Amino acid sequence: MSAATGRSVGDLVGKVRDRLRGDRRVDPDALLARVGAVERFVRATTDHVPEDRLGAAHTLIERAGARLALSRDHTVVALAGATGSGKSSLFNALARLDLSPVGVRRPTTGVAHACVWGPLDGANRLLDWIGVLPRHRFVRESALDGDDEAALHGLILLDLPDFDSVERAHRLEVERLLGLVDLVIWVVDPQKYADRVVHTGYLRGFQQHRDVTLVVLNQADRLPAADLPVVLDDLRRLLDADGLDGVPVLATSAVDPAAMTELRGILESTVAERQAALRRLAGDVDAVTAGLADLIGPPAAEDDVDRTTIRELTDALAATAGVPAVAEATERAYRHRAAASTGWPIVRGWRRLRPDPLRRLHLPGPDAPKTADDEAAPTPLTSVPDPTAAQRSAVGLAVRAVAAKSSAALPAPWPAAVTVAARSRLGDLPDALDRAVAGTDLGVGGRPVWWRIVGGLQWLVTLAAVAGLGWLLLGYAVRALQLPALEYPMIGAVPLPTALLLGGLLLGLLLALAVRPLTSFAARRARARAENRLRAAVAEVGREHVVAPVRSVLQAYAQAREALAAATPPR
Ligand SMILES: Nc1nc2c(ncn2[C@@H]2O[C@H](COP(=O)(O)OP(=O)(O)O)[C@@H](O)[C@H]2O)c(=O)[nH]1
Ligand SMILES: [Mg+2]
Repeated sequence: MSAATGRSVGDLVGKVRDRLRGDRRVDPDALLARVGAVERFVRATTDHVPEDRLGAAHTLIERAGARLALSRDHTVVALAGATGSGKSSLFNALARLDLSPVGVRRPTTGVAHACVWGPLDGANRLLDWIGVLPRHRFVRESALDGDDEAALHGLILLDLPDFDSVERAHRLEVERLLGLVDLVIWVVDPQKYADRVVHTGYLRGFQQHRDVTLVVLNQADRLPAADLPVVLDDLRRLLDADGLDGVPVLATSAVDPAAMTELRGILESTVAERQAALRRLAGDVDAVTAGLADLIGPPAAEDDVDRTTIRELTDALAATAGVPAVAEATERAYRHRAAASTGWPIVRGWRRLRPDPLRRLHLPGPDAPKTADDEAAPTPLTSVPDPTAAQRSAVGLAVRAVAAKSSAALPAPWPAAVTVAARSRLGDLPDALDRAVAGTDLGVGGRPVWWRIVGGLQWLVTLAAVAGLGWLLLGYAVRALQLPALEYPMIGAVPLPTALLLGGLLLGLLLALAVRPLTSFAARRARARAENRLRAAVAEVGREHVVAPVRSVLQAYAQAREALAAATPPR
């Protein structure tokens, strides 16, 4: 009927073919790669994105996988439209057989019929998948045709149930089938072509498949020749409003073989190209990726969780874990142990009776080196004071800050997912911190050399004092027993035993005083060392329990981002 618009049939077929080909051929490998990328996207996001957002992607993966695994030599074309538009008549006219019941008696049927051009064998699995029952399959190949129908070899034409059927099951069946076929021919008739239901109910939702849709105005023979261009223009306008601008429109008549030439031409070239199935799926991938685009934004920061944030987290964790208290106890323990080693021997024993500050916290003292058993022990190892409410809430805040800062730039639902991940192991924190503190070598186990030297000197001067005392006592005893008096050697004006006793005592005292600042200095160093080690252990707990889960979500985001980019058509 293109003659009515002043164009030759060849022109229109060429134009339609260009349109249906789209701007590019779809490379099957590239398409498979895109579907694979959608699959990667689903895998990366499945734990973090609401399930309903991934439904279309799941459907696509399943359909594309199945369709591409089935015959690519066949092109499945569906005739769809409202009751009475002439789908069955067109089907029969194209097949040149009387296969599908034409609705004179209106046996509106809820099932699709299929006609296969060429051998049925290859098409059967495809038809099984599409769900056309074997008794509704027909073959268009007979010796009588000769080469007439050869150009359509590979075509599988479906006559779909009426999409406006009053039976819901029929409509659902139509929708299901429209999801599976490679090319859709929308059949409208001069009476109902402007029907709102046709446009709002179906055609508008089919925008993504513009490349694999064409619209035919059937029963053109019923229009006065002069009206046809007007009606076609009107239909064109309506389709443009549906977002289907560019979709080919042509006129047909099922009762006039000459008015079917264009449609046959288009089907022939479509079948020969073997692109419809790929184009349809490519359109599906376009739709799915467009629907997922808002889940992905800028790249996750290279340095996903910054140092400052981690330091703040470590500060908060260190406070709840009682690191300051343990460090303080370490300093006191150092003084205590140093005094026990370097103090005046007479009072050393008494000092030893006082409890060691670290042992009071159930932290390893020098006599209780930590063992493998200790590390494996599950629950409270230390008696470090319980964290205060303020300390606990500081940890909560620091954990939230890790989540918030690392996901600030990401679109929903990622920040929420990151927060969930950051908090996922909060419950394990107290035990983990306790184990970390208990497992840290505080570096106060050994006895420094200088303690031993000072301790040795203390013994020496004490022995001198004791020897002097003994000598003096001996002198008194000798005098008391009226024995000949002992002659003490003299050092200047002082007898040697007196010098030994007083000198020993004095030296011991001076030594103890002299050592004090050294002990203080070393104790502060021991505290700093212990604090560093404890903070390192606590930071490791933070990394494992807070930062690592956050990173794994950020990694999932990065993977999803990469996958979506790979699945999205190049612009
Ligand atoms: N004049 C004319 N009548 C047609 C044409 N196509 C279908 N019909 C008639 O329209 C009615 C409905 O056709 P049918 O193929 O059953 O439509 P379906 O419901 O879409 O399958 C039948 O009476 C057909 O004979 C056509 O191109 N020209
Ligand atoms: Mg019908």
